[in-house]
Amino acid sequence: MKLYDLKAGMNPRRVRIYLAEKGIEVPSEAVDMMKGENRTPEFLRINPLGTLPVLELDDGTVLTESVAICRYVEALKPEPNLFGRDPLEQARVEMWNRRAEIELMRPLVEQFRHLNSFWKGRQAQHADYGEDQRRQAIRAMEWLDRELASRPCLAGDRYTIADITAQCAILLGKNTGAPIPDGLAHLKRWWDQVSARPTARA
Ligand SMILES: N[C@@H](CCC(=O)N[C@@H](CS)C(=O)NCC(=O)O)C(=O)O
Repeated sequence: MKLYDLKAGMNPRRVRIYLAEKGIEVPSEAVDMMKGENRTPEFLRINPLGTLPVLELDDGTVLTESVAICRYVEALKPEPNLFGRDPLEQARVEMWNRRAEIELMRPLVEQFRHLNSFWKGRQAQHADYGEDQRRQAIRAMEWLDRELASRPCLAGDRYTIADITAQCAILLGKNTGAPIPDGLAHLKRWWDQVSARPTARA
């Protein structure tokens, strides 16, 4: 197997943290987005969307999408479990992972792409939309703070892929002008716990 990786990328980080939680080491190849390496004809043959991460299997099969890659690995090596042990827990993990992606990650990515100078010249930027998405991301954090008042982790009482998704999204926000606002004690407690895990800097 080979993981095409982007060290600073939020989605590749999801897969790296997941693999570290599983105790699996996968050889990786860094793709330098700053040099446009993810847009070369060679890389676009591997992933026509030009995005990372990509997992290439030994027979040349290519998997993209962070969660699809993690699900594949989970099926190969079920323990430690990060996707739910029984039908109900699996549904809860799926529900919270999707919510973390749609309600939290998406507006954090949008505010980054529309407000940050990194994307200037790489895509059209609309500051009003970026500001709106930043406010939306803060509302999502306020909602998650209320949810986390009654349980330790997003999908229940233990760390799962849903926490990895939210953790990588919150880190992006922290680094791009949308940190957790003061006063969200439950979300902050969760953040301190997930960031203290040995895998957090994978
Ligand atoms: N839904 C995809 C998103 C992948 C994605 O957008 N990756 C970003 C890095 S975090 C990327 O490669 N961006 C390169 C670009 O947009 O040119 C996943 O979860 O893997």
